[in-house]
Amino acid sequence: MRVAIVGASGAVGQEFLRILAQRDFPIDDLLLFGSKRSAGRKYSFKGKEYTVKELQHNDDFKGVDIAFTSAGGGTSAEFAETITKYGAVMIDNSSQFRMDDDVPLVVPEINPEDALKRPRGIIANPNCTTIMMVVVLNPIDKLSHIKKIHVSSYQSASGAGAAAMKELEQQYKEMVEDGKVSTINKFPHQLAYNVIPQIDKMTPNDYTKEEMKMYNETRKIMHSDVRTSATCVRVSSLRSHSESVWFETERPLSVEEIREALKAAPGVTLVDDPQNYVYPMPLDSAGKDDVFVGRIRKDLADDNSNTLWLTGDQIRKGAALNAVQIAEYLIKVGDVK
Ligand code: 2RA
Repeated sequence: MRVAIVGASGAVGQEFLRILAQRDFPIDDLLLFGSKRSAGRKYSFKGKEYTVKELQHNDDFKGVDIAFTSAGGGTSAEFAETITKYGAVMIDNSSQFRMDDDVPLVVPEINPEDALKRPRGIIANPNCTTIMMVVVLNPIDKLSHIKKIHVSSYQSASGAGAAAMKELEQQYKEMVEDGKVSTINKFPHQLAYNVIPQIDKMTPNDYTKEEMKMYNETRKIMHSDVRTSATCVRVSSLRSHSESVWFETERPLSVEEIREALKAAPGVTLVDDPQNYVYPMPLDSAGKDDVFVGRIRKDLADDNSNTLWLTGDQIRKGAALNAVQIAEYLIKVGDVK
């Protein structure tokens, strides 16, 4: 299998290298691509050194079976044809193609078969906050259809990339050393000792793009008419996002039913003993594969609703791992050989 990673130097690109090695993904040949700035950097994979090549419009993707792309929407849009023209399957982490009718949007625990219908050779990886929420809500939707979701996210610095993670650490250092923050580049405001109730740009309806991703992507992945109202918030955890989720089902569900469904659900770990201070927290889910869920309880304001709390590693299940699982599915069903 000839595999390419586009955006190899980024937080998600680096996670691809770790995950492909950890899962012993079948790779005969690995190609790393990046911007002019990162070209020439060297990374080791399974004991061998690889050099990042500048992504260009040429024949570098001839013979590539799978290309994992995570270099931003603009790069994906510009290079999609170059990447796919010789038959490579492009599994794209950007938001560029997610809502296009001829591009499947896939979470392998939910709609893997959608990945087989890809007229443009592109499969889109959903937004991290959406992936984590649907992995948990889909098994519940099977018990009784979920009609409405209200969600508030608590998103870590990692969602904004490797430079943003460094910036958060730098801001804490500046606070300790100088008593004030002077480095604010990646976030619209100081994040250290703060929370910022805006992720991505505002849209005309006063929801952010991130919040509208949760609305639109959830419907496409779950093949559902569910309506999601989200408030997405940046918090000062370094890695791993959290979400407080309220959902209304067609019939009332007991907490016990929900727990049983989640215990059996792939990709989900139940961490739910709040009387003993046991619940998911971002520090514990960082670096792990599953989405962790707890604080499951009946909603006090609505008999047909329940509420829960979840955390998951945004760089792994929220990005690189989900993409690798899509590729593993294609190999398992013989769609990519
Ligand atoms: C964020 N969801 O956390 C975004 C990354 N895709 O900023």
